[in-house]
Amino acid sequence: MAGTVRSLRNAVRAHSARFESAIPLIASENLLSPYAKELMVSDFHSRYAEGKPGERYYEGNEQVDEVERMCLDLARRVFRCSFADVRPISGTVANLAVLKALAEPGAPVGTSRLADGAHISSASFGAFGLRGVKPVYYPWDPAKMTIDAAGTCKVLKEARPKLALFGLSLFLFPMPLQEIAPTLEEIGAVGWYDAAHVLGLIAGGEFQDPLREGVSVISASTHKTLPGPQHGILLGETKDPDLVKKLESAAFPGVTSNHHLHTMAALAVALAEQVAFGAAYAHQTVRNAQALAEGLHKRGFDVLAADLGFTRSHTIAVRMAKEGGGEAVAKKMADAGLIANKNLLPGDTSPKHPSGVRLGTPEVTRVGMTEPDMDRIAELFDDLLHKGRSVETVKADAARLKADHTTIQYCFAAGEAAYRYYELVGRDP
Ligand code: DSN
Repeated sequence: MAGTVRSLRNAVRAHSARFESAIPLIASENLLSPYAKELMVSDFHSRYAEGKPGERYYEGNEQVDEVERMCLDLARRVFRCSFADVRPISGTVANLAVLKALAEPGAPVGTSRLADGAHISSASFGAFGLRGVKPVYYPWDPAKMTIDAAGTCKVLKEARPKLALFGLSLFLFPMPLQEIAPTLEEIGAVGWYDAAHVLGLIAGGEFQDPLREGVSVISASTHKTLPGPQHGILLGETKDPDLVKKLESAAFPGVTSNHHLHTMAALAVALAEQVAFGAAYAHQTVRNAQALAEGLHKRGFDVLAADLGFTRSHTIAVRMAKEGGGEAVAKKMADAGLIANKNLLPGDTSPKHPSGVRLGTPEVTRVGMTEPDMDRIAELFDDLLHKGRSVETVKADAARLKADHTTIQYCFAAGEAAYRYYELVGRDP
């Protein structure tokens, strides 16, 4: 079996080496800081701590309590809110917790369509289906690349859901929450925002501020624009103790038993680093997305929302119909070291054959790239997809560009560790 362990290590090494020499552009991915990674492999990984700090079902949790209290304090500070729960172990689990707390099976719940960029949580085969709630879809405004505010108010007044979800996985522009908030109040619905993609931008003051714009509850994963571990979080601003109680009991024991203490500890580090570096990182992430969009647009790519400035987030969307379609293009890009994902774009009908690719700048920003690097990346896209340069030569150029950017920035101990950090045991078994 030692050979099996060697093979496993080699596969992970090969993966790490591949990403080290590539340009990762997946909008939902990021890199952990060295200190966060250290806590991921600590003894916290081996322990149980069900319940809340000071109210556990296991002994030996004093330091876990200390860390979780710090994590909660940091979350409330970073997001300027009165309620936080760091027990959901992923974004989808956080979404399930909100649905369990605030919607009964069969109830209508407002949301966006998948084709308009909604997360699969809203699908009948996702969290909505699991809870058995009925989606009430908001209309899309293609001119603004977000939901249509007036149409959404109309739909909400007709269906009168008690829970209304806002937020997308193809999230280019803020949602018109302030225009919708009076309708939520009128019908007595709780506004809920899935901030998974834009959590770090919200924290850094770069996108929108949902808790000040009319929603009461935020759910999110913590590893996209917030460069933390793969984990989940609930946040809220409410004076209703019943709402807090429902969310907490949905988080535990509703949708988790143990809440993955090592990732909770790493999240605390990510939140502390957010306080110190988050605003600068969020700002550069958005600037880089806009620069990448501009670079692609001027080279003839069909970047969505050109008349709106392409994006106000970390994400851009490119229709690749004339380049061969999203699926073929994403595959060719990955072969050339430009790693992204095919994506449904508004107007697409086939999830298996979407016309677009989604590009994001969280990771390239995290390794210190700036606007000139974005233009160089756009040039590589042009070389590969318009000028017919070979996959091999583009891949070599991508690796050369990346070679100057292999350490993590915007954190304590910046530059001290990056892709090779997995080597905890140098020798093979
Ligand atoms: N899978 C994530 C994304 O890529 O948007 C959402 O969970």
